[in-house]
Amino acid sequence: MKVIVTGILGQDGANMVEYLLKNTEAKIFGMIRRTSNPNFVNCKAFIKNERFQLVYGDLSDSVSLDNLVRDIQPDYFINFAAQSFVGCSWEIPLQTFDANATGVARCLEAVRRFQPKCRFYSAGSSEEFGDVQYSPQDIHHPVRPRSPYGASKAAARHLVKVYRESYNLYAVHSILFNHEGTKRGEEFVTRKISKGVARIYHAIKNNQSFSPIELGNLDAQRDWSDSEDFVDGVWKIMNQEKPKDYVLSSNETHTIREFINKSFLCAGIDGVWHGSGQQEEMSVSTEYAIKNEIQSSILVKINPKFYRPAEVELLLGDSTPARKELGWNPKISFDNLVERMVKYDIEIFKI
Ligand code: GDR
Repeated sequence: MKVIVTGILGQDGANMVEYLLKNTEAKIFGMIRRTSNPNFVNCKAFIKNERFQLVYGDLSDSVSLDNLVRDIQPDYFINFAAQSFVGCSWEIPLQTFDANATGVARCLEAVRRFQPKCRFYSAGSSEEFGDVQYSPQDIHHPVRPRSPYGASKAAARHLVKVYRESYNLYAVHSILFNHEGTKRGEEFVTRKISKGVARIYHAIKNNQSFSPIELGNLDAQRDWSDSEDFVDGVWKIMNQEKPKDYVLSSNETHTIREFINKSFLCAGIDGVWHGSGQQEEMSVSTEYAIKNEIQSSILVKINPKFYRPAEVELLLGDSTPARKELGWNPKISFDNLVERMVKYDIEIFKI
């Protein structure tokens, strides 16, 4: 069995490769773009594995995708490569659309032309639901994106459906709600918080001053899971008798503020909120400041530069069909997730 996985330098691609090496006998071809200085930090566990091979390819280059599919003749093609940062998608809308939508069309064409038996997975996003009409959101929720990123993923979803129905491909585009973990990039809010908490934790421990974590909208609500649970769900979605799209989610929603509260709690730092709107801040409690002889006291403050031109205020998924029909059984709760991320970042923190 041969599997092409794209996006292996990122969180999901790397977790997918680790999962496949552990749970299958497959040979894995991990696709990366040619860059002068690639960061393999997420690939340490498998880069030297004999069942793993690095290959060059690019979602913007159909020749590279055609060649890979023609030469490898994969049984599965799992596409986690993307411009995945919603916040940045207003600044680079065309690149976002090219990678996330046209890139999926290029993959589908390569599969259709050179290995139509190959099963294809496209990573969908809850951002496609956008300004939601009802909660929890299931697979039938209307597509109402609020960002160039959401629009690009919605386009990919339509393309996958068209190719599935037109050419009888096993092609799926399942909706992933937010999913995080210790491989998460620092631009995403959860890792930004867990890294910031680790930085402040070490500053307090060493009697040093610290600057606050600067964030945008704290009221947004997200349905967070662990990426390691999701790659198991994705593999189950790819191995059904007939292709069908599912939602993967925790079925719980939490505000950014709640994520912050839990993170500081995990680090044993006692914070209190005060103020509202752009003046809202979290600082260490008086008792904690006295006990630890802390001078700088602000832990979190608002920086409007992190507000988005349009926001998805609430996401809450309904993954009941995936749990019932696929036997998908996510293991890492919201509390576990926050704890894992904060403890890991405290452990690896370097000044
Ligand atoms: P999201 O993730 O846009 O939901 O997309 P992100 O972590 O970037 O934002 C979540 C929410 O936090 C608010 N927020 C901030 N976000 C960032 N990044 N930085 C900040 O400083 C900050 N302050 C507040 C945001 O406004 C937002 O409401 C993720 C990505 O992984 C997508 O690729 C994926 O498709 C979806 O999840 C499901």
